[in-house]
Amino acid sequence: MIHVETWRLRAEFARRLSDLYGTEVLAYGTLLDVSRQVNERVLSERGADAERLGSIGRVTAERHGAIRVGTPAELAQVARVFGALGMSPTGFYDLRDAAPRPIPVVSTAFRPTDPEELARNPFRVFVSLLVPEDRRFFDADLAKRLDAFLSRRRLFPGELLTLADRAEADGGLDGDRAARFLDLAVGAFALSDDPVDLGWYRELEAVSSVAADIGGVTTTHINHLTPRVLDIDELYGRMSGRGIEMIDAIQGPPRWDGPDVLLRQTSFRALAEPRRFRYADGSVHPGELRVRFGEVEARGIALTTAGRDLYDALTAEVDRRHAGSASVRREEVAREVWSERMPRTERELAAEDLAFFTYEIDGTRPLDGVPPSADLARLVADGWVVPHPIVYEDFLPRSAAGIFSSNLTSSGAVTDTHGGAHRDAGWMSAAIGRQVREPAELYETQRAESLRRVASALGLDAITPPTGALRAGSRS
Ligand code: OOG
Ligand code: NI
Repeated sequence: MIHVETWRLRAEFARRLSDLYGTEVLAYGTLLDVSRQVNERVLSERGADAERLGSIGRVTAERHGAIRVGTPAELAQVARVFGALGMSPTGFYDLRDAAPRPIPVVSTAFRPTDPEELARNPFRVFVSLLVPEDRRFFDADLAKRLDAFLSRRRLFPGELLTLADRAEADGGLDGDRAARFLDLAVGAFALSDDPVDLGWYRELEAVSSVAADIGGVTTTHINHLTPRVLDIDELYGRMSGRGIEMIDAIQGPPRWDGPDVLLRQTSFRALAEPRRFRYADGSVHPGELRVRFGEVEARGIALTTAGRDLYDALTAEVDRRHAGSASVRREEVAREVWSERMPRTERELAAEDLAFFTYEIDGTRPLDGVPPSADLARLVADGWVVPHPIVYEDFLPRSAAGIFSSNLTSSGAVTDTHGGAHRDAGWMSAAIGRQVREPAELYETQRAESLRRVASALGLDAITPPTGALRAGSRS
């Protein structure tokens, strides 16, 4: 019997989830059509350069999903299902004090962490966990009833979890088991037609519509599935042109004429979907909810810690200037700030240690008697090695909060008294029994490995990575 390896399970799962979501949310089909058109246009215009941050094969298949769960036990089960697909919890995002509106969740993203696995299929899922213990959102009585509700439900059948554990241990599943696993796994994220208890849902919605979407229903579902595009501004315009109501802005870095960094995202507003409701007298009637939306993203180069600090400083500067001149669009202000303070070339990003690159020997370099230097900047300048940008595979907390907030149906209620339960990556790792990986460490490892390969090929002991000396001189 054929053995279906981990990455094939992941690719098949992503494809089937996309098919499922397409039958559930029709505008998603439009989003995919338009994404494809945009990518084809960019590819034909820019050629090989369009594939600098990922082959067109990868980019076309690339999706991220978002799901939301209620308890650490549920998150631990999610981790087993995604573990079977070669996806590890990566990054920790606390959205509870996020602007423009706090969301009562902490999140991580399950994704492949190995560059080869990412190249085979980069499917990732942003998973949010409700924090009922946070007294700024939930009082003790509501939290208690929420816990009771959540502890009664079962999101993932036992058979799915058993198959998941087996797949993770064996690096895949054999044919029949693989098919069964995929059916159960995809099925677990389908929208259920179980009636929603209207009173309970509304009570949670008064706190946060995300809390209602998580704790007000007996199942989980895919909230959105996000394709990747090569020109998000064009996509935004084309979707609006098709009459689809987009959120006000593209989240993340502005469009500008320098290198694309991190992540830019936008979404269309949640659509009304038919759901059944149970009323206080026990009767069940049709109604609708708006919770699921469509999102699209464009990915750029991963930033180092120093680069992230610069990004955060620029974002704060944009906020400051924008607050002072509210009549100018935020994007305009952002473009201005970026053109003043963000390096305009990849080479500068590398030299100032602001972004992550891998390095490769330039096999076409003519031998001219110049010996290879152990200093990386020199090696690049002398043409011995070429830098390749590492694409950002993770998320941005502020953008995530912006995406969440622009799709809320209630304004929610938060008190700013104490009682915000402490949560961090260590807490989450312990809660799910798996280490939440630190994105910057993964990028750093990739860079360091490439430098080791280059050093050994050039007969050097070690190569000194960039130190950010330039930055310290020119920007502090
Ligand atoms: C997650 C919102 C954040 C992203 O891509 O940043 C997000 C959610 O709506 O559950 O999807
Ligand atoms: Ni998303």
